[in-house]
Amino acid sequence: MDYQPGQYKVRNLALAEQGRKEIAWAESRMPVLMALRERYRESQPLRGYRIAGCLHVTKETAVLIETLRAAGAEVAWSGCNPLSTNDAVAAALAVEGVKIFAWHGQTVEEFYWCIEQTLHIAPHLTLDDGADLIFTVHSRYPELADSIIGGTEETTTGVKRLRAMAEDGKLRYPIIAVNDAETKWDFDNVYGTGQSSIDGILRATGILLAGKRFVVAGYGHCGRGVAMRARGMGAQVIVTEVRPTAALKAVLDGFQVMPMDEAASIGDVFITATGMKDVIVGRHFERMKDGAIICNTGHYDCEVNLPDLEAMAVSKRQIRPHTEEYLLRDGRRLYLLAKGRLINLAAAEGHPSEVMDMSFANQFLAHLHLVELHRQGKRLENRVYTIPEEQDQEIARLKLETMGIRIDTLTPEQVAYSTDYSAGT
Ligand code: NRN
Repeated sequence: MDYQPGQYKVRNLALAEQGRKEIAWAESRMPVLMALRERYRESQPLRGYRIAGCLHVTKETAVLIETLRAAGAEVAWSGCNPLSTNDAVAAALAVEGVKIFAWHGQTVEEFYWCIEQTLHIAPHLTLDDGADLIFTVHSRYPELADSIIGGTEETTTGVKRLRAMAEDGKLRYPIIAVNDAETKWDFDNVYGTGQSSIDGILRATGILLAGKRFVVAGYGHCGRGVAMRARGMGAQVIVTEVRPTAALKAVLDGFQVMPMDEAASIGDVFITATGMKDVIVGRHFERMKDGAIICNTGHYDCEVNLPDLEAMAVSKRQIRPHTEEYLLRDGRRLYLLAKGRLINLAAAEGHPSEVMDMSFANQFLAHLHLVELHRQGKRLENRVYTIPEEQDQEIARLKLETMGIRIDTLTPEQVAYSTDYSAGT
């Protein structure tokens, strides 16, 4: 490990050169964020503001971090999952002067230690994925909350937690729910999670997906993306759900739908994408076929019940970097990927740069908005806000522009028509 107290703690600084190449690769595929970096490079609107971030340290996150710094912010950063840090990227950020505390393969204690290190900069803003940083401020450093003007939250699970907190009147500063931006959830959650989860499964196992019985637990935005991509690889996709509307959508999208108790004895590959705990538990493991593969793509590792699996196993062994074989008493072997943690970031690189481009453009503009309000002496209420529609459309417009795609525009008459309630058939 390379460690400079207060400055950085990363796996190995020598990896910085490789990390810089990976960041350059991501920059070449994140044109919206790079356009925003150029737009604000001179005016430095974030100068004088300190941002603490807790979000997967990937080549894409590095582009966001360096865009925030290019706009003048001082940045301290930790990862938001013990298994998702790209050590080469972390090294490249450390040598650039980012106060980064992150490495791949952390204990839970190390994970929270890293979060605490980022708080030593006394941030004005927090940038979260899964709300662990915000929670640490509220539970361990409440005195810091008074000087925090606002924060942002990247993912569905985090937004749900923060909305619940706001409902209880416990939120100490305003939060912008980046996840709820259409240019985030309808692209990152669907196309990003869809591709990156399959990527993680293939890197972890190398199996053929065609013809496999592929069970997806959860048909929200993420599960829908995974089901779509698994079908594209020729798998026979089965969906399990608890929400009637989501289950109905899965049926009409052409997927088999059944309870997990039934799918457990049929599936070859299982992936959870629910945000709920105990989705796959002991009684399901009891029914699974010899050789079944189990993984999760939700934010936390509570969707697959690991204690149940551990209790049933007579032994376990690591047979591939992200694959553990659990031998059960009756001789069956079950394979758990990435220790039940989110497979796309633990066993692969997370979503492709092209979709993170829009998610992180939302993050960047949300922090700009919070700082602009602060400079005007304004403060939002302590609740969870959504991204304004015009920001969504601006990001999508920029994205289309970078793709060389032109679209139609409404004529003045059409604009008038859209609000003319007197116009009948
Ligand atoms: N490549 C990535 N870099 C990446 N892929 C998915 N995510 C990533 N963050 C940084 C996050 C998505 O935005 C994980 C979050 O849970 C999800 O909302």
